[in-house]
Amino acid sequence: MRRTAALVLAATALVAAGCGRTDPADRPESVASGALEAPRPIVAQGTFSRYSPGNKAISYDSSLVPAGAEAHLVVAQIVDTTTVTLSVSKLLPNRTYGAHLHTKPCGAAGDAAGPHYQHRMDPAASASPPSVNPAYANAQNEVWLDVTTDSQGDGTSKSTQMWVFSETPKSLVLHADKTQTMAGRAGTAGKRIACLTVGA
Ligand SMILES: [Cu+2]
Repeated sequence: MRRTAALVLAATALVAAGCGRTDPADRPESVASGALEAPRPIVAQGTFSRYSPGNKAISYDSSLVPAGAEAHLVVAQIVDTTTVTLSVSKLLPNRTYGAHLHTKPCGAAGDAAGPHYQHRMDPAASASPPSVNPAYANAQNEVWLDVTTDSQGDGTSKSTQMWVFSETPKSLVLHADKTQTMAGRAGTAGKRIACLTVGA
């Protein structure tokens, strides 16, 4: 009994509850208790290869994203802040790739991934043409993860946002070029050359 009680105390922050079980309904500040547990990050990873049904990491251009290249994405949302980290490996060396979170899952062609996730949606935008207004298509309102590889073809990037997703993005898209910021082209980054599905 004493050992059990000690384990419970060690494993939780509910020291004040003392011995005995704590019914969640009895906790006056269940929101505060919940905040002690960081939500589990969303993780997506894959090794790129040509499209086939069910493939979660698709290369649409093997000259820029060779088969065997890898991507690893972590989305951590804590309170009202989101941090997204991308690691890539075995891409072309010393090259910048555009990268963003998109709203739909990957498919047979790059278009399947839909538009960029936007925190405040551009009311003038649709899937085609996409939002290219810098007031909405910017690195604070979308998740941009442009990544530059080293001499080994490896690289990392990170984006921190002061908001959390109202709907989880469904894909990470790698583009051929660096992301543009000028009016009329903001958020564009050339061809969609690879896609990693996020979530189921
Ligand atoms: Cu994109």
